[in-house]
Amino acid sequence: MSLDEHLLKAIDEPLRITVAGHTNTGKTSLLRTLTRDARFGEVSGRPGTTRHVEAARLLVKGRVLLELFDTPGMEEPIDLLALLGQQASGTGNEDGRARIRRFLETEPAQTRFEQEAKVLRQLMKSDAAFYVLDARDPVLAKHRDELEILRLCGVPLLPLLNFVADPGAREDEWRDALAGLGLHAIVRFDTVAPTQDGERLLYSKLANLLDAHSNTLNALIASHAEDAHDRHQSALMLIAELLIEVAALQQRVSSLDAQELEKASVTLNDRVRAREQESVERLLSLYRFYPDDIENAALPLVEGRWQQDLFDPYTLQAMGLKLGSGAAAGAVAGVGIDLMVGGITLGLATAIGALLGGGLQTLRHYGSHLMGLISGEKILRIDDNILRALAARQCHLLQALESRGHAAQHKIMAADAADTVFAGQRLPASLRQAQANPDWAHEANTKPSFEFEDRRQYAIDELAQILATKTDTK
Ligand SMILES: Nc1nc2c(ncn2[C@@H]2O[C@H](COP(=O)(O)OP(=O)(O)OP(=O)(O)O)[C@@H](O)[C@H]2O)c(=O)[nH]1
Ligand SMILES: [Mg+2]
Repeated sequence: MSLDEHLLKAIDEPLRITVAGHTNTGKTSLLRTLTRDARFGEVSGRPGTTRHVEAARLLVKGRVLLELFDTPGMEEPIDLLALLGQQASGTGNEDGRARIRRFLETEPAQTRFEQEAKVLRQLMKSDAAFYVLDARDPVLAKHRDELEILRLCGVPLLPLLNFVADPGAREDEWRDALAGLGLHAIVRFDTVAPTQDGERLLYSKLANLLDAHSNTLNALIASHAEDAHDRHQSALMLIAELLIEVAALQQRVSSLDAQELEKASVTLNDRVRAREQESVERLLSLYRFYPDDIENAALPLVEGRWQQDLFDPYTLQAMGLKLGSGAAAGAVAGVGIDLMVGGITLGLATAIGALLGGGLQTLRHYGSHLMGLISGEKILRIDDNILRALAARQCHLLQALESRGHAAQHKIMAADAADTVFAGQRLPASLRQAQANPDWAHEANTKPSFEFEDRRQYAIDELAQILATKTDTK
């Protein structure tokens, strides 16, 4: 569904949703995930973390469409329901909302049941509520009482089963209990690892309950889908640009003397590490994660950096990759040598092919490259398997970011062999072209003719399309 301007115009007021539930069920975590804000509120394993109602707004094209209210967890529903029973008027024809309003005026609402009163006050002003529950909990009297109290407010409730990914989840038990209370529309939503279409399902179930607000919810669904698609495309372009630039990196050496090779490879490796890191940071910020929000190495990164060095042979081994053979593997990790003493490697043969294929303009442009060959200069470039490993790590990070809620605090495993991108295949043509085009290593430093710039961009676009098939999460 595309986001239609008419749809937006037809919406007057933001939809107000209270997020309620027993303490520690993941209410604040849900808010973090829905707002994509890992800094919203405070999340912790102790009960009673949220002490006040806190609002978050979801905007679409600059307009607030949804207001979500995080509330403190309910702690004493059994006693509160008993009190509400005692407070019931003698006539028996007072409706639920009137009973709640009356309770909110009484002294216990300021003292013993202060936390519960905050939830009820907010719920009375809302269009609907998500009732977040921990599906690992057995269904107890306290939950039934909690639901009964919330229902007195006369606002539609959508139960949300959290922690469903846990093997101890008692989903069927909860579905039966909720059905017994007349609650048939239920959503499974793991706040830490929501499924790709988790939000769409959540909002569309809510639209079924709130017919009058279906425009708002449809606009939210459409805008989420558009955002997710745009973010994914931008991420693929970032990764493709990184790979093209790294493939194009070259370092000249005048001899294959071990010391000189070592020095040149250190320079080259450092450039790749810095460029990889830059890409990691861009991806994190595109997905609105921040390096210092990620506690305990929550991604395969420590403080936003990879734990394993790209050039460590064990990193590659773990991904089922090996470094190039011969001198390159021994002397300089991660660097391919285009011109070996007495011969030309396949890498260079391809490069020369590409140069000659490029015509006069290319020859003029790469004159110095060819001169290097003639004068006996050697050109170091990044090994094909480093490019494969780099592609795998970035694609893995992208998948991890896309399947991660902003409430997640656990660690995601680093890419394994099965995830390796381009393993056992030739590198895509765009990367092989980049290896023959040292100017593609930079976007701004050089002043290429438009023709060169277009070819670089074309290669990036082409590579992004190939990466799209490798990162398809559907
Ligand atoms: N594995 C897993 N952990 C979750 C999930 N949702 C929340 N948590 C964890 O559960 C704990 C409680 O989460 P909060 O979001 O603080 O819960 P809350 O309902 O806001 O708690 P109060 O504010 O105390 O009522 C935290 O340690 C979260 O990391 C989930 O879907 N899966
Ligand atoms: Mg909370």
